[in-house]
Amino acid sequence: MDLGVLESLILNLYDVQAVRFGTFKLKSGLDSPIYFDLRVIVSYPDLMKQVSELLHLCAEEARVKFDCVCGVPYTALPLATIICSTHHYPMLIRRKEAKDYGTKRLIEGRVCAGEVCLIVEDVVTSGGSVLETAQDLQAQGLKVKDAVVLLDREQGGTERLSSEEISLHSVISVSLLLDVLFRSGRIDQQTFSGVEKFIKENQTFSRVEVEEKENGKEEEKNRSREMSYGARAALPSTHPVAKRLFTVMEEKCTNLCVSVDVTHTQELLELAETLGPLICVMKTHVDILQDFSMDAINKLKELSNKHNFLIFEDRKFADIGNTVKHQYEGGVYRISLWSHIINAHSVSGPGVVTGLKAVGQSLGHGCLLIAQMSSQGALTTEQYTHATVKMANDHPDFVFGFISGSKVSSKPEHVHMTPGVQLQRGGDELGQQYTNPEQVIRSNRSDIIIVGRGILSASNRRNEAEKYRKAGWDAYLRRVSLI
Ligand code: 5BU
Repeated sequence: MDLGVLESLILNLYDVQAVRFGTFKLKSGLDSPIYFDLRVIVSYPDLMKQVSELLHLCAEEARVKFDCVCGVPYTALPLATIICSTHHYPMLIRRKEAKDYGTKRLIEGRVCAGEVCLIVEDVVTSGGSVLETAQDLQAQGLKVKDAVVLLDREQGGTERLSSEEISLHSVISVSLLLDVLFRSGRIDQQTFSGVEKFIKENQTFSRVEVEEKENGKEEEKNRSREMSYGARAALPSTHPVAKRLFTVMEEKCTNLCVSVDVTHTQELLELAETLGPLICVMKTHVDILQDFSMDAINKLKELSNKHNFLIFEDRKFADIGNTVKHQYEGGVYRISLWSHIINAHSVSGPGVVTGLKAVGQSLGHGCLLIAQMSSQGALTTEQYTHATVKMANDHPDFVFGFISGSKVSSKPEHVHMTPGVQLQRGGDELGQQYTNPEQVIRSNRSDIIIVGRGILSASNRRNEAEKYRKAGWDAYLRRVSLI
């Protein structure tokens, strides 16, 4: 690509303030000395055209072959539109959120399974948005091999995408941008070096390794990243409940937890009988049962022994220690008598864990802390998640893992369970958001998928549960490179 053209493009981007220098708070909470806001270019038609042409040229020079084009929402949408209308490619639009009504389609346009789709993006940092778009396209049977991006921040996106077999081609890199702006006198040496240092120190792809190095346990944890469930069961520091769970998972080849959100005990028990062989955990909300009885619970315990699964009452304790102690032990439900696993919000501080531990530890039970929630607008920020992981680390004798959308702890003995899972991405009308098993287990590196309505609303629940079991297990085998 002609360097002169790229230089003038960089200066144009600077002039319209698509790139700015200063101190900017990123979504992650980090302060960045550089900020890109490519959205402004929609106000400059000539620049839009130039950028679109260069993106297309970039794909041509890399000899990328594709049948259709999809822009990552939202900034890249108009760029993809210009490319498609100028060069006569069919376009696909990916919705950022599934519609709450009607078809719940995530990809709009004529989808021809088997076709190759080129992804267009404005800026890539970690590659996460490109990957999400690719996964939605792949879920519709399309192939994604390449993505073109206007600006690569060089923070690990190329490597991350390449690990998912997607080649990223960029028109400009942040190094070239800095170089051009420095040479032209737009930024001084201090700004140049400050940004260069920030980029170097904030590599997203290797963040896990960086953290692990800091903890001084690099080797052990590097290995842990791809350890099998069985190997994690055998670690001396693994909590007894996690040990049993990992063992059940290996033995039954399942990382499926079914969420039996039903209102009658008969249906609950029928589900335990039919789905029992396919699951590692059955998750309950006993307070929605209209006919709760200890008799039904005793039958559930028998079925859990018969089919070798654990029971998880999703009570989400969230009060002061003294109150949760009573809620766990007593009341109508007497949860501590029958639930192997419980969970708690960390919002009230460590007292919640101490209170629950006082009841559950001697009974051999364990607790998961809620580090992230699947619902739209959840207030579980990155800082909250970190503090939750710390709380878990402080109570290894009772807390053995997390409810989260992805892996939040680098300890191999910790179990991660993820709700909000369906084979199709989307959501419900009350804020639930769904991710598919492949993404949860393979990309997000969680351990267990929690599926409720994905299975319960199927006409043949057993067959549907088997589909989820297989999807979750295959994703796990791919993650640990066993297939
Ligand atoms: P669904 O039918 O698959 O959407 O049910 C999900 C279940 O997981 C349901 O019982 C919720 O109460 C539970 N859940 C969740 O959906 N999201 C969360 O963040 C947590 C629990 Br924590």
